Formats: sequence, structure tokens, C-alpha cells
Amino acid sequence: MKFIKLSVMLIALAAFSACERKNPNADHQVNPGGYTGERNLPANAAGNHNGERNLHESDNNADAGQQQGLKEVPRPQKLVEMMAQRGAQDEARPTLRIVQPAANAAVGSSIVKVKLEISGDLKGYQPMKDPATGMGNHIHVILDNQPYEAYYNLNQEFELRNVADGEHTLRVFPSRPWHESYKSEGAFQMVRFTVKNGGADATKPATTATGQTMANANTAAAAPEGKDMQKTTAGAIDPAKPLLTYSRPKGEYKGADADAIMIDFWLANAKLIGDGGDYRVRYSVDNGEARFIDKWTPIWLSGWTGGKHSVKVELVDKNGNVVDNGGYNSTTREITVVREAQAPAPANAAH
Ligand SMILES: [Cu+2]
Repeated sequence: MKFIKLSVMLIALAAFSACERKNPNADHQVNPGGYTGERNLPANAAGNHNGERNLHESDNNADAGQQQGLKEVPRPQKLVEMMAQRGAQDEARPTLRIVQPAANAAVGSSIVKVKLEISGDLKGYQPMKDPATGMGNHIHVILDNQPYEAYYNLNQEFELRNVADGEHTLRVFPSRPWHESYKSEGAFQMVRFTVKNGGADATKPATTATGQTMANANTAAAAPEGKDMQKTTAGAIDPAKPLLTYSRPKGEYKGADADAIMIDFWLANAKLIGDGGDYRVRYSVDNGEARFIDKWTPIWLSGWTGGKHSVKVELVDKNGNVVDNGGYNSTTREITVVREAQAPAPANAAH
């Protein structure tokens, strides 16, 4: 029995590494975030090259009947390499200041201009979009509890457009090109403000989140970055209470980017139990089994099937109760995963 297990393991590992070697595109992906070790992993395939899972299970029936077998995987190698190329940037301790809107400001327009200042120990970190790749360091800007928007050029204001009348919260924190947030003290900032008689168009459809693509990606420098907002108002947030800010995943994941999808969040006023505190982060995908994150670091999950998925991330206490703070500590987002296998076959493809 032991021998059989070992053989299965060795075969699995061999297939796994062969698969990695055969992957000539791995080094040419423009988009980071791709975990190149398990490309094209079928969700329920028996005898697949899912080496890790086979190590722990005597057969493959554990996921039978389930839609997908998500499992935690290490930080994708692509990101490890990018971090090495970035020098000391990932050890930076950036600090943000929200210059505008001022705390408790009343804004008489549906276009709310956001002005930020970055300082702290930056170690070369600077938000900026690389025109060639459309990527770069950026700030995550969050109105109320909507999906974040990416803000690259702090020399220009960012516009939150079509913001509804009423009270709002604005949350910001710096992020890496692959959307992993900086978690040092002072990186996260939040203000509350009110829009009065702003004249937002309530009939305007809510903006669809587009992941990494900004609407004005290719326009001239004169056009400010910005985005139409959904019609929301602030939760009843106590800024002194534990607060989890949902950041990733968001939008659409394609190709190698869908192989390992990152869950990342910002924690204020709360320490997780693995960091010596009292709280846990609970997540579930497609209303499936709840799992826990007990240290404040991003995690990566592989094994996603194509299609839409819901991701729920919550801040809970030791008893598993959601910590109430204006409703922001339990957030569910829908993401879309496009698997390569789903791409329409060329017309002349034999099979
Ligand atoms: Cu981002």
C-alpha cells in the first residue's frame, strides 16, 4: 500500500515537472499573477498532475461531485521573480495621506476629486503605470464598500464620478502591480465625507468592474483618472473598531492569471490569532466550505473552473461571529474566471 502511494506520488510529481518544463509561454506572460506550475488543471480530473493533492489522499474521490477543488498554493513563482527584480520595493513602508476630500467634508458635486500624498520609507516605490504593459504600482481607491479602483498617477487628481448624494467613506492603500497591498502602518487611510446636491444621475447603470483595465488607459495625460461609481452610501463605520477592507480578487481572470488567484485584504484595528491577536478571517467560494486565514498575508488558490464565482471574505471573532462594523466586515464579490480550454476552437480545428 505504501509502495502504491509512493508510486502515485512519483508519477504525479514527474508529470507535474514535465508540465512545467513544457510550458514555453511561462516566461513571456505580460500579466503577472500567473502561477505557472499547474496550467490547465482540470477541476476534477483523476490521475492529473495535481501532485500536492495526491500526496495526501489515497484516491481521488474527495472532490467527487464538487464543482472545483480549490487549494492553497505558494506565492506564484512569477511573482517571486518580479519581487526579486523590484529590488527593495517590497520592503517599502509607504504612508498615504488623503488631502482631498477632507475628513467630514461636504462636496457639492457628484464628481468627487481625490488627492493623495505618498511618503514614508518608499525604497523606490512609486505609483506609475508602465505604458508598455499597462501595469505598475498603484493605489487602491475604495468608495463605500464597492470594488476598488486603481489610481496610478498621484500628480493628478482621481475622480470618483456619479457619486450619489449622502454620506460616504473613502478608503485608500498602496498596492503592487499584481494588486497585493502594502500592509505597513499608515499605508491605509480612510475618510468620511458627504455629497450634497451633487446631481448624480440615478438612472445611469452601475459601472461594471473591469479588473485591471482603467477606462482612460490610453488617453492623454490631461484626462484625469477616474471611474463612474455605483449608487451607494457609507456604512455606519466606527473607524476605531476592527475593520476588514476587501481588496482582491476582483474582476476577470484569464489564462495564467487564473491559475492561482490571490485573496488579499487590509486589516485595521484587528490582529489575527496567528499574529497574536483575537480575530480570524473566514472565506468561502461559491458558498462552499468556510476556510480560515489566521495570519495577515495574501493567499493564493488554484483549481478554479471557468465561469463566475462568488468570493466571500469576513472578519470574525474567536467564536466565528462576524465583527460588526457598518457591514464592511463581510463582503462578497463576484469574479469571472476564463479558462483557456473555454476559448472558442479555431474553425478549422480537427478536434
Ligand atoms: Cu490593484
